[in-house]
Amino acid sequence: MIHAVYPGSFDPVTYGHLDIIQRGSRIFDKVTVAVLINPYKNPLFTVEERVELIKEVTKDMPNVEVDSFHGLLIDYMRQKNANTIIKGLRAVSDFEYELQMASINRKLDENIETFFMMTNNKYSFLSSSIVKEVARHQGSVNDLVPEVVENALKGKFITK
Ligand code: COD
Repeated sequence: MIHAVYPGSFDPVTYGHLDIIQRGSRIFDKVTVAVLINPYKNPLFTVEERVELIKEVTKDMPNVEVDSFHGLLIDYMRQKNANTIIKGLRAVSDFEYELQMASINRKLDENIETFFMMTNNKYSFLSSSIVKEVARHQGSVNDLVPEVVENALKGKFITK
């Protein structure tokens, strides 16, 4: 069985992420979407909120589960008995960073493979940061994130 982990910040999950999750779930037996708990970042959504949003938008995908982790991804992979890391690539700039990440992860554990998926062209410009920027200024994020995420963003920026 190939158990793949798709790690990220997902602050918040976008249609770009969802596209990778959907395509990954058709390739691998099981996909765990793993939200990084990063004490050095100041996210808009708490880890619990991010996990809940991803659960909501993947509820129709039976082989997808959602979890959170802290520390090294490789340690989490071992703990979950997972052998493949899924990463999305949007641009050459992603490639340089991801090559470095894949190399260090392979050095830490040569049995774990990184599997890269090219972005769907229509989401190649899309990132969580861009979505937050547009939403912060009351722009429409309708085509960028699922409705539940759009509403959650509205909630964040109305109360702030
Ligand atoms: N289309 C396709 N893919 C996309 C899109 C899009 N529009 N948007 C994002 N993605 C991909 C990203 O390329 C990434 O692969 C994934 O989706 C998640 O993206 P983000 O932005 O939510 O998450 P990141 O990039 O902040 O996540 C970084 C990790 C958490 C994966 C990384 O920091 C990590 O593994 N940290 C754990 C510590 C560790 O083990 N470090 C390595 C050794 S030092």
